[in-house]
Amino acid sequence: MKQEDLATPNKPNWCPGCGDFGIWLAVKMALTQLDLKQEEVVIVYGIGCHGHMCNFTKTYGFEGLHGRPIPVAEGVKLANKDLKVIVVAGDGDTYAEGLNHFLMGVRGNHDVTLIVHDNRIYGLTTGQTSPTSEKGRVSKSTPTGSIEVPVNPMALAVAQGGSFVARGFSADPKQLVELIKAGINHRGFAVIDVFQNCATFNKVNTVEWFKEHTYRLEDTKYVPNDRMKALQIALDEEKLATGIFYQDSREAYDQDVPAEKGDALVDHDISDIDITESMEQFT
Ligand SMILES: Cc1ncc(C[n+]2csc(CCOP(=O)(O)OP(=O)(O)O)c2C)c(N)n1
Repeated sequence: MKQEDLATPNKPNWCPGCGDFGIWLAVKMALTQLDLKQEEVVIVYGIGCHGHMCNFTKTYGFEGLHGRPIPVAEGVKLANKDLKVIVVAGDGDTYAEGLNHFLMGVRGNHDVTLIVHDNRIYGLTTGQTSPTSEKGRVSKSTPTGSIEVPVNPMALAVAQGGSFVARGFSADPKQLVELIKAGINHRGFAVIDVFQNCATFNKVNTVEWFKEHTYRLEDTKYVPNDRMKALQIALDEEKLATGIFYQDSREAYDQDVPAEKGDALVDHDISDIDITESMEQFT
């Protein structure tokens, strides 16, 4: 796969300066550097500005319901284990309506790479407070300041048994490409939360803000194989780490499905099932 193979006739409709551009670039570079075949890749998108990527990235794609891309991706993987299945989602998508799916994906260790465009705001709906906005955030949905403390996706994923937990930054595509490649190569649920600036609606978490508040784990002696240390890093909300927090290898969900049942998922012939008959029991 070459970069140009991923192009569609559509041009991005993101605002100038949006961090989505950096993540898009990193996704395309990761796919081409891994030399995957186009027909091997399925990207399932959430609803939000991030989801527009569906229109200008030529792989198999599915844009479904806000908050629900993760279970769709899990179904795709169970139906065809040979596919590389990626979710591109937002922080609103994943950590509000989709939070249950996020935790279920982590605990099931489904072989899916989750890339969250974490701009700490609802972008598409024009700037409401999101689950990762800081406490006290003033926005049109919380005009007197948000009351809840933010969701900490890194800590949740590490604590819930995540087998690959990482964080990137849209303005550091070099690191992000490596994280996405590692996530795709990881056999299991790879969480990659990506700090992303929203140039239009988030005037707090700008590119400069993220630069001032983040450091790269690769620049330290950190080894991502200790869950307690990973949790400690995840809970530090002053100095925000980027890089791989934690990785281990345990069976992915589709590897753990008993063989005959797994085969049945793929080969099951449903043509003789009479749906009206099964519906009758509910009427
Ligand atoms: C079930 C459902 N609930 C709410 C919405 C309205 N809605 C669309 S996008 C969105 C939030 C988008 O924010 P985020 O997921 O962070 O993505 P971003 O636009 O910032 O990339 C919401 C609440 C919807 N379309 N469907």
